[in-house]
Amino acid sequence: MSTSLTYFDFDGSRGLECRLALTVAGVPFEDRRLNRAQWMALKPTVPFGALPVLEEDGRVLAQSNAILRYVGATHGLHPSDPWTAARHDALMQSVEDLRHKVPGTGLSDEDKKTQREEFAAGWLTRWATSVSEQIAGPFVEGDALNVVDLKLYTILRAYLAGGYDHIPASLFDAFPAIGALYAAVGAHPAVKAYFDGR
Ligand SMILES: N[C@@H](CCC(=O)N[C@@H](CS)C(=O)NCC(=O)O)C(=O)O
Repeated sequence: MSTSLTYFDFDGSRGLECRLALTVAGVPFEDRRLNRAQWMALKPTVPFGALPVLEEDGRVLAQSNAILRYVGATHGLHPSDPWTAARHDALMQSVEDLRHKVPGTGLSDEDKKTQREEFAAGWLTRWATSVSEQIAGPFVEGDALNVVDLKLYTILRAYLAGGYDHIPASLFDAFPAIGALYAAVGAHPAVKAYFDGR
């Protein structure tokens, strides 16, 4: 079987979570990393005109959560029980909500600071509370790592690395379940090997 994952040439966001899912699943894949010119040429040809895109033996799948569910369901990294799977889907969708809701685009520095501080104290704190309540520990489903944990890890990695100005990583100190999930995913042998090899 031939598999490729196409995304931009950086280790973050929707591309990283899909690469990690394939890596943890043990699927050999071509890691296609595009520059801007390559993307502009490819964009009209991919579903929804956005990345990541998974290709498997000539068929194409877009949308990060669909890719994660597909890889997870095929390789034992997404629950087979429909209710439990739907709970994981809800958590993965909440990560997409977070990506869309964080203020930033087109704002002056001053407005960005004000709006991000409000966002951190309000929406983001509510999100972290809700996510924490759904983590059995250390992973969402207890001792079993699933694609949902990789999605949560990837967004947390961006926040904990200080990737969002005016939103301090210390915000997550109040959520030990989130810290424990982040540490457990980072310590997973396949995840660790992935980053050690980069
Ligand atoms: N809902 C989509 C969003 C995809 C998306 O917005 N991808 C961004 C990168 S993370 C992208 O392709 N941006 C470039 C563009 O839209 O031209 C998903 O979850 O995959």
